[in-house]
Amino acid sequence: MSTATDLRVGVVGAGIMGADHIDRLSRTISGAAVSAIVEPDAARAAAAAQTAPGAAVFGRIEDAIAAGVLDAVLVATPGRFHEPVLAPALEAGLPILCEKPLTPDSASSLRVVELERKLGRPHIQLGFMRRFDDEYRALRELVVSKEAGDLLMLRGVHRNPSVPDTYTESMLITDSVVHELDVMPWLAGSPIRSIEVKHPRRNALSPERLREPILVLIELENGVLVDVEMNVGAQFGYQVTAEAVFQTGIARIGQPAGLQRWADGAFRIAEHVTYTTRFARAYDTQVQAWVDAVRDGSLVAGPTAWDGYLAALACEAGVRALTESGPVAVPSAARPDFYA
Ligand code: ISE
Repeated sequence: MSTATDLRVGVVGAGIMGADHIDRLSRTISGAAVSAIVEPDAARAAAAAQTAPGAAVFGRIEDAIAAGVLDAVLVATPGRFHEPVLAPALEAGLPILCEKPLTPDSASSLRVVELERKLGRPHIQLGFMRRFDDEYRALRELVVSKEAGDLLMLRGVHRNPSVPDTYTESMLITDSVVHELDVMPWLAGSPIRSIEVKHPRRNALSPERLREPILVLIELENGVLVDVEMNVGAQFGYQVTAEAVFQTGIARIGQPAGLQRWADGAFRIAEHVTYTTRFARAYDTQVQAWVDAVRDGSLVAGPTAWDGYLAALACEAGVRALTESGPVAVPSAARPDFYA
């Protein structure tokens, strides 16, 4: 139940992630309520409004801002629509949680960064939710503690059962591998130097427009080498795992958990089929941390727009690597003090 002191959040976009966040803000998160749903598709907006009965529905963010019903904004549209939403929200001085990617390319990400800098301090938290996943966090602590010595290699597996018709070849990088392009440097504590893509045998069951799966080799500036299997036609379920090789041992995260069952001569354990369940806890932790930060005035409690800009630079190299052979260099960009 919402109260008068709740943070009034406008959710922009009521697709899969938007609807999931509207439900989360209404049922799970404390100290916030959905005050507005901004969604041009009336049927989608109406469906989402059922989980947030007090919310007003708008077709454009400008109208929600003008109505004075927002304390903060959660942006969950596809990445290509982010900049036109972020710009008016920043101009109105609103704190923002923006789903990844920040924008589809580095030039537009930099425009957003420049707009944000006019506000004097960061207002955008970027939705790289893996940084809020308990196991990713535990792995990062292990790296930082040096308990297992230096980190040498990281291996990632990112499997989707299938993807929608709107999913294109470059989205293998910009929509999916973008998570690894953020979380692997974060785990290893080092920026990316280069990206290379290798093409194994194509999965003939995948849509013809996709040459996949792919193997992505990411070299970090500290020498740590990362390999990622990006597979969006895995058919069986949704799986995101990582393995870290240290000087004195290995560590693994993301293994299936839950009820183990032996029956009919087989051993079974359930696997996720989609990211909204695989990362449900991480999304909860992320959104709660953001709401708490906005309410206590610190505004941001996680990755920033600068991290979005770095990911956009890495994505550009990754997209080139889809068709070029050999490693493609990722330009380095020193983090401004503003984002320290
Ligand atoms: C989707 O947009 C996500 O962000 C998921 O986490 C990722 O696994 C999937 O590949 C993307 O399409």
